[in-house]
Amino acid sequence: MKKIVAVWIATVLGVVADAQVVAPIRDAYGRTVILHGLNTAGGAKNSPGHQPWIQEKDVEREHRDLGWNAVRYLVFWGAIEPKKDSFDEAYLAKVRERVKWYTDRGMYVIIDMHQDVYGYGVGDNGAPEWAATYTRIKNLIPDKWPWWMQNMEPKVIHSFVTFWKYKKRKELQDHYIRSWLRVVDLLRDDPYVIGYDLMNEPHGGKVIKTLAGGFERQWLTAMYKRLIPAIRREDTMRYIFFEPRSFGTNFGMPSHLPKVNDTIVHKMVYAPHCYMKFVDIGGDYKPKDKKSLAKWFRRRDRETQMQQSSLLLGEFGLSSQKKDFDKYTQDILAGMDQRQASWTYWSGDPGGWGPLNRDLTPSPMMWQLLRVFPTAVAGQLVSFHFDPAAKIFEMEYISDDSIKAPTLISVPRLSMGDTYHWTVSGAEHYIASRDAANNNLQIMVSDPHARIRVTIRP
Ligand code: IDC
Repeated sequence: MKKIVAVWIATVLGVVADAQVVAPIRDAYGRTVILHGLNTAGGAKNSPGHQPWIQEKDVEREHRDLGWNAVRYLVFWGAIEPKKDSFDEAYLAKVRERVKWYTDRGMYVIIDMHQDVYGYGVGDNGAPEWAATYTRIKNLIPDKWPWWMQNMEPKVIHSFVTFWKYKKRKELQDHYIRSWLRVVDLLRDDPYVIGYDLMNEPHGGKVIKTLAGGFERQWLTAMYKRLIPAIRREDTMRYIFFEPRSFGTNFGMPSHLPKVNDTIVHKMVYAPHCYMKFVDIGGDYKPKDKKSLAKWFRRRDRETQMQQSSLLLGEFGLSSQKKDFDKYTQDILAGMDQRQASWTYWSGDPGGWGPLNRDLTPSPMMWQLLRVFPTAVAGQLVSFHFDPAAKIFEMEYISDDSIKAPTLISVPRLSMGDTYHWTVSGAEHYIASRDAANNNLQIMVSDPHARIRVTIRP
């Protein structure tokens, strides 16, 4: 009862108390896992073969120099099943190979079934051409408008509505689900594939239905109720990452998505996106945007509590040309740490908003994204914090000696160098050591239930 009241108070006030994460992501040892990494990659949407720009050495850099432990890896229904009823095995083999570049290094992979503007036949990317309807209707939206305005094209709306309505064209969702199951089958033997992001930025087509809530309450929920049990029949190990509608929630409106239920196990991660209006529409980071961001956080806190899951910010990003882009990025990332939440930056593509310039040297954004953070905590994580200016990391956790693996803290070499200092207090018996090859500080505590404090500084 006390716990319910505490959750209720926290929800009403929109505050996040210490150690309130309802269901943290855990690894096979039972350690609490925090994920930091990139989306890879936007360029795959419309490139020949639909593969991201990366080579294995680029993944090695992420692991070795940047200290990231995760990637949100984009795949596309239209690339998996370009012809109805036949999977593109060559595409899938390349996905398998690239996913392995990450997982061979112990990096976690979240598979994101991406779409923007429904799909290939009518919009940008996602659904196969054969799954689009109304394709011959003339374009009304000028190309020079922001890309997401293309969601207003009549053929896009028609295609979305046909997909979601299910009744008349059941085969569309059935094929979407079967394509997911092919991906599950492809990756099922790889323990570092940590989960499946069911659909990127679901959009209902009809704007009123989408904003008023009918889309999330009826159509999206019904699709999740078909897809989640289908995945669970094949795989109970992975996390299910699920998103609310994107339109409006991205910049801070509430979602109408009811509680999404897992079946057999409960391994769910709420995975919304954050794009404040100034990022998309123009302008710099101003006090009113700071307020909108606070609102975005409050709403996501409520929804995460209601969904009884942990939180991944699957996408956020902006141009480092904007004034105070660094303050904005730090406000987001500090908010994530405070909530013990995970994030993947949009995106890893070189140039543009990315942390790498086109010549693969670090861009101004890189320095904002490198943080010391706990990748695996053997016990109950109480709090962690990183001060990017002073580069000081602090963390508190309660040890649990039944977990037979060390606590790992990622210390990115590019920002922290090889000779940082650390302190561990609160434990009678512990061993701490630097694992240079993996950019980690490892701490093995043998006290059964001690409150441990760790600090790391240059
Ligand atoms: C953007 C890409 C851009 C591309 C556009 C449409 O950065 O180059 O033209 O998609 O394909 C999202 C989407 C994500 C977007 C991203 C940034 O999930 O695919 O990438 N964004 O606009 N939602 C809000 C923003």
